[in-house]
Amino acid sequence: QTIQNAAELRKIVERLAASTPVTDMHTHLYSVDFEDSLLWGIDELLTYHYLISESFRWSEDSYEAFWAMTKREQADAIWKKLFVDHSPVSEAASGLITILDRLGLDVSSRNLEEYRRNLAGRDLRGQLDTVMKLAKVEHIVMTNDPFDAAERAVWLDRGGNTDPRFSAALRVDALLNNWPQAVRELKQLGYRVEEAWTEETRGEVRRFLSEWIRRMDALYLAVSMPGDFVYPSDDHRSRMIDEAMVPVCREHGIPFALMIGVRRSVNPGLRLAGDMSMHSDVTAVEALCRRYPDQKFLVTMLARENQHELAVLARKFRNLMIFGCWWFLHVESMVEEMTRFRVELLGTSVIPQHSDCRVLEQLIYKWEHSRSIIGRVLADKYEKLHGSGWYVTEEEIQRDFDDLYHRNFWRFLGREAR
Ligand code: RAT
Ligand code: ZN
Repeated sequence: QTIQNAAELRKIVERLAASTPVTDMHTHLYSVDFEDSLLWGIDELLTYHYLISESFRWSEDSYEAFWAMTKREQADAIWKKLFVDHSPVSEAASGLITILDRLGLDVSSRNLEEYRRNLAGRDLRGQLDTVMKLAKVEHIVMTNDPFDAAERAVWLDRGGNTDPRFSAALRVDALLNNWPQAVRELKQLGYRVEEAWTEETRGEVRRFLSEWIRRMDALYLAVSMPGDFVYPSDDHRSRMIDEAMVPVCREHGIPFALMIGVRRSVNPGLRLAGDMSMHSDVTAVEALCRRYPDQKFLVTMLARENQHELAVLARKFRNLMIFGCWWFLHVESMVEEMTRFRVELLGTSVIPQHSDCRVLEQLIYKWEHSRSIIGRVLADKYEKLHGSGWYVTEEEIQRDFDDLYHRNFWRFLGREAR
């Protein structure tokens, strides 16, 4: 049945953009097996590091005074600065309003205590179901770091993840970005490694990666990298990638995810909120894709200035899947711009968004905001086709959203959707 006119077309696109289930392929959320690692509730939402850095724009207090407060006091301080003294118009602040409203709270009351009472009265399992249903997120990929002692204990002693709605991703930043620390950690875990890149060290790093991929059933291996990452190079990173990480990924048939362009801790006083973005060299990704045509790479970059070049690169390498609008790019204007030229350059063969949520309820706003932008971009494109007499059907529109929201990811992995 053909869609009659542009208005009907837009309505169908909007509906499917808002309702198609999502696989959220990079988050910092955890299943309840990981207990306190899964953050949720009003005080965690208010102390999200995106909001911490925004609130300091209005504060003269010392960083130390802020960190000395309890979480609840920090939340109160941020509420006052960003919601009472000023209007919550930033992406992260307006996101909180979206969350409260969709959870059925009266946003017009502006009564923080009421929100606190309401959320504190919920139980975590029920809240997880509610949030996943509201956000229409059917699958969540975690970020799993074996060097995190609390998390490691869950995998080693308590059976790991038991919730089929969650999958693991093995995150190994220290191996590439802080090798001396990684050596200390690996030694403590019983691996026979040393700082020199010896035959034995290389073998032990591979054993570590393999054991943890198997233990977690990790969907991919993941790292975040600074913008000055160069490849190939006569350095530790290139050796680690060529001689340990890529061989292990190939052995297990999993992609290697690179999140490139972060400059950690430019303002250490802000702690987790103190990281900055930086330009990256896209030729590092190009060299990896060319050298390892049968290895898949999931890549996102943090600088706006790198996005177009990265999208063009994905036209050249089918083993490259670009994903998400990461961190400082996860704001409406950037999502719109990036989604538009990605679709114009690559059609629907991309993963347009991931949430990067650290607090459960954030799934609600991050996906709602992104869905409506992705829907708008697609509607414009279909409408143009419509004008030339190419009538997309509802089934075709659904197929395209299935690809964008979940199928491209699972297909790239070579796995059945969970
Ligand atoms: O987006 C974030 O919350 C950052 O703090 C990082 O976690 C980043 O996404 C990363 O995975 O390194
Ligand atoms: Zn992240």
